[in-house]
Amino acid sequence: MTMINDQRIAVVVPCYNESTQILRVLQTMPAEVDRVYVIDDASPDDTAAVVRAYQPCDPRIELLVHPVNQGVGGAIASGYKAALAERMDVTVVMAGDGQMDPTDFPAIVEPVLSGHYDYAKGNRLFSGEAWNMIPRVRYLGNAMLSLLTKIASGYWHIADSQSGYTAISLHGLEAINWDLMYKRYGQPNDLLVRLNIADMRVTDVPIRPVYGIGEKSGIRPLRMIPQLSWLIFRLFFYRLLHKYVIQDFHPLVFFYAFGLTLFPPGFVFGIYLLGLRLFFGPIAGTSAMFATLLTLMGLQFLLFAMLFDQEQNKHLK
Ligand SMILES: Nc1nc2c(ncn2[C@@H]2O[C@H](COP(=O)(O)OP(=O)(O)O)[C@@H](O)[C@H]2O)c(=O)[nH]1
Ligand SMILES: [Mg+2]
Repeated sequence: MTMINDQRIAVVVPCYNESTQILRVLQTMPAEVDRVYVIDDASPDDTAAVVRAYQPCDPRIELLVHPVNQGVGGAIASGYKAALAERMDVTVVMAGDGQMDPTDFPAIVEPVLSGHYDYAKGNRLFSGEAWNMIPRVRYLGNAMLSLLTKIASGYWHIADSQSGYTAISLHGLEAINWDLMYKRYGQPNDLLVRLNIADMRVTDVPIRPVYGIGEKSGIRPLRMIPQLSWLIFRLFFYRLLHKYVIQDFHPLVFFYAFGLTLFPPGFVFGIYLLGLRLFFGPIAGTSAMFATLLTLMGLQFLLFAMLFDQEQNKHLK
């Protein structure tokens, strides 16, 4: 694969306390890979020592150690900067815990290697087994975050937003300011939004979910979901501002603005009136009318805004 157009492939491996997992990742590193950047995110355990001991077996490996912990997004950004400095044509991210199956590697790389896309990411939800293989809370949390990420990023055709198995082109690496990248678990969502602002083409690749190989996730879903939802909410406004106000202009920002001001109060008022009617008796017809007007107008604005956004992003599929 390396031989195709002489393109060079790098892999970034973010690690935090992966001393029991990292060897498995390094030992199964695909032969097509030219360079491996292992980023030890200031692990208190001996991850770095394990990597150093293995380095003589594989000259492709470079170890970068963060002096202070940054979070997985910060670790990935450091790897990307190293790949950019060495002008790697395709840069893949594979977690240090072994949850990225090397069998899926060619499929992840191909869309970028072929020049068709600037970013390809694994999607674990295509697999019919996903529902059974992925722990339930994670599956449902992921589905919700994926929906929010579609709205926020403008990549309506992309799902499984939290998947960390990705490939990016050199062009993509150059388009993003890695110092601004979100440093913790929201990194994939942040990156999708930034790629969209930069007009990069993105695709999903079906991959096999890997769980129960001794990995220990740092994610507590019930804490993570509200935190990430808030991040995605802010990213949504960030993208609208940059894409449809600063870089160019599209009236869909007004559609979103009216939709977001009319629909929520209308909906809440409608529910309130429904409660009154059900438990207390008659309500004023004008009140019902007002709630209906707000709800319907707001909903229409929102749906049209989404439709326009989808239309604007068609060429990035
Ligand atoms: N928890 C955690 N993981 C980090 C950090 N920095 C890098 N990582 C790596 O990021 C990858 C994904 O993290 P993980 O907790 O497994 O997430 P999950 O697989 O999505 O549940 C793993 O390879 C970690 O070793 C950090 O500060 N905290
Ligand atoms: Mg993991």
